[in-house]
Amino acid sequence: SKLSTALAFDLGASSGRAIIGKLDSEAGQMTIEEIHRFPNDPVKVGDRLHWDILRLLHEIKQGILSAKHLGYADQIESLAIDSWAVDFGLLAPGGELLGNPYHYRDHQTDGVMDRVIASIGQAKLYAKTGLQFLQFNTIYQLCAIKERNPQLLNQADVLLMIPDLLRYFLTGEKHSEFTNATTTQLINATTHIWDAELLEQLGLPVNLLLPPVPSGTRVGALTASICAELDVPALPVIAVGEHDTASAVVAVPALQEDFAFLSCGTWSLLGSETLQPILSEQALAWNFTNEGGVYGTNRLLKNIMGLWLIQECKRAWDKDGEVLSFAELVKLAELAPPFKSFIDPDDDQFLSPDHMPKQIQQYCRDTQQAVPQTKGELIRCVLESLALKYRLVLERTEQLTGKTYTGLHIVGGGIQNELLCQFTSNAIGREVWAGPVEGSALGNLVVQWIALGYIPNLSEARRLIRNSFPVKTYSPSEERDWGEAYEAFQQVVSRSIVK
Ligand code: LFR
Repeated sequence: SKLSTALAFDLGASSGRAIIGKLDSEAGQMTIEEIHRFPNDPVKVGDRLHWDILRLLHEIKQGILSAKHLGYADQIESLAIDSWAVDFGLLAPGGELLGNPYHYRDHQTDGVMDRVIASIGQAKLYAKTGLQFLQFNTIYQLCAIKERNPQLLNQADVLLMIPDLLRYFLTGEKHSEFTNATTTQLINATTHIWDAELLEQLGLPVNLLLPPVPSGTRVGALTASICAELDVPALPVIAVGEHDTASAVVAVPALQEDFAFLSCGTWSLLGSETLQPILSEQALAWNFTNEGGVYGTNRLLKNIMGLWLIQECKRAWDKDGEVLSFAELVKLAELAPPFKSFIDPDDDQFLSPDHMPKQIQQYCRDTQQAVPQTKGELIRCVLESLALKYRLVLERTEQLTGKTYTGLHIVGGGIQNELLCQFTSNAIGREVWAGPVEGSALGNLVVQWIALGYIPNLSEARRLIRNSFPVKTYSPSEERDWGEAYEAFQQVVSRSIVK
């Protein structure tokens, strides 16, 4: 038959969800049903920030149970997990988890990247891996652990990235998936295997790392013990593009080969799919990344701090007991006066501040701008600055690829923020095509169906998504002068770098 049902788990840095996908491959249509959603709150223990990995396993089991209760247990042909990147668990030789995985925003990596760059050389690191320099990349986390807690590394037998680890808990099989492996900054961009020379130079144990399997590989089935616990059949498990951003890019409903995308969630990832990594001096100077995509594609993009800035403002205000929803905050921003002050969303000080609203105010003070006071002013400052940063990164993407893009595809939960979509269109002076909202989960599902033989390839998968989910178009409004705002924004950004 040409009908198929699959189950996707998509774990973001702030929430996770289980989604059933149903495909009618003859009609070229698919539908989805969210069957479970759960928060993913990090936990601080002493000075360390951890993921609650066992809770996430529990929630995945709840998702499987929910699928069973809805009558899908015998229909599901496979399941797969995708999640945020760079983080990992270490297993002891007997297969038990050593410690709790660290959160990439843990401060243990503060200062480590600079030391690694000083010892290896930035140009060499970039030529080897093609990866952007972010202080939380796996490479720096491992060096931080080696400095701080070497016993942990000495005891470890295997390193598994978060989706690899959860998949291992489900199947008992250990595999490393390619797209997510590339985010470690330890995979060679040319050979696509672990860079043994680099690992050796850093004194990191090369035997911890498993050779990566390509996305779309079948990597086991639920263990007998899980099947007994949940009373479900031994569902097959597929390693899709397990980096959530790889899956989000799969789901961009573009009909042309060349397109620019923004995957908009806790992070904003903006760039383009290319056939080869772009390792030029300019790409390094602008700190663009080349992450492995599914089916031999390359993801040229840049991390932009994204909705994290707003999530963290909300968290600070919630803690003070002034609870407003995201929608209410955006409404206040809409009413606040435009173009009062700008921030560079990607300044280091916004990565893990104690109190985001105060940090934004401090930044504005330090750069001699008006200091936003109200919630509406603060959120407006963030949204405008994000939109302007998108323009900067979009234009740089064009310079690196030599292509021009007539508009920008936005996928992910961030498109629910319609003010941000409109600001983005205004800032870039082009159309924004917003949708689908469940980018990563859809990319996860269609790669399962490619692996199962229902969809022939990536471009057919994109056509299927295009035909099945709405895309909302935003056109630039001429209401205010975003060109002038962009000049002011660039001045602030350059000033904040000099500082
Ligand atoms: C997005 C994302 C980004 C990665 C960041 C940290 O969810 O996966 O691609 O840079 O989280 O892992």
